[in-house]
Amino acid sequence: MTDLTDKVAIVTGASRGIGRAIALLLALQGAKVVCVARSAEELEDVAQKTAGLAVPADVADETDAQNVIDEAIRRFGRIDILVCNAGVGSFNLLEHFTVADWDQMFAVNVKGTFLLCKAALPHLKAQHSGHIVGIASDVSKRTFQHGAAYGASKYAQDAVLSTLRKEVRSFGIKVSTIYPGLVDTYFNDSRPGSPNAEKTHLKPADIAQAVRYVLEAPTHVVIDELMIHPLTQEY
Ligand code: NJP
Repeated sequence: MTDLTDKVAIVTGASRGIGRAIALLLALQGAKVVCVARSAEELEDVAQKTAGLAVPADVADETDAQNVIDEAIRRFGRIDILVCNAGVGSFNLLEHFTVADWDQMFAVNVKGTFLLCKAALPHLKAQHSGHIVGIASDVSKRTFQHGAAYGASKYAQDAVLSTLRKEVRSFGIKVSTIYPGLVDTYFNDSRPGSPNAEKTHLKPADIAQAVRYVLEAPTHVVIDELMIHPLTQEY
């Protein structure tokens, strides 16, 4: 396993699920982890387990997003890894979607990714290094019933990340996007038709291993896109 000692990693959505698993694995590899989410108590628990820093924040809020980056710099002096994982999803037929649900998904999944990347970039560019890892979705590339709003937000997040990859390559900054299939987290509790999630879905730790894999690529290599889904999932 790559030694991440002295690397500083920001993980959004670290209070539970996939983000929590990523934070724990990066800490195990030696990284100094900045844990970000809104739920202060859960966040404090992860920060303790990773011996990292908890920064409660709403990633969709410009001031909060800037504060995350400022706190990371104030405490550790640099940023090596930014994992844009925070995300929300709710699922329904298009005609039953509320405008509030639509706005919330775009605010967190798209604007949140944009705000964190934007605030981090001046530091990454000054360092001439850094790795941004976005947790997108298999539905960033395909559509499914009940998923108009979530899917549209994940397509948009994917476009943000793949555009950014082209814009920052010459600065020595890598951007990798991971596209998970179904993962057994709280996220799927509101989703119809996943009663055996424990047996049929990926585990959060599987996605953390995918993050580890893209981070471990040699310096001259960037893994642009990595799809990971359970064997049981049909396409
Ligand atoms: O979801 P969940 P996952 N500001 O609900 C945080 C993608 N994905 O781990 O703020 C800051 O357990 C929330 O924290 P809190 C998915 O799109 C998943 O499964 O305290 N943080 C919590 O830590 C998402 O991008 C599946 O409520 C905010 C975390 O986000 C990522 O995986 C499939 C926030 C969500 O934890 C992690 O999802 C797929 C905000 N405004 C893609 N709003 C899957 N699970 O099947 C939420 O293809 N958070």
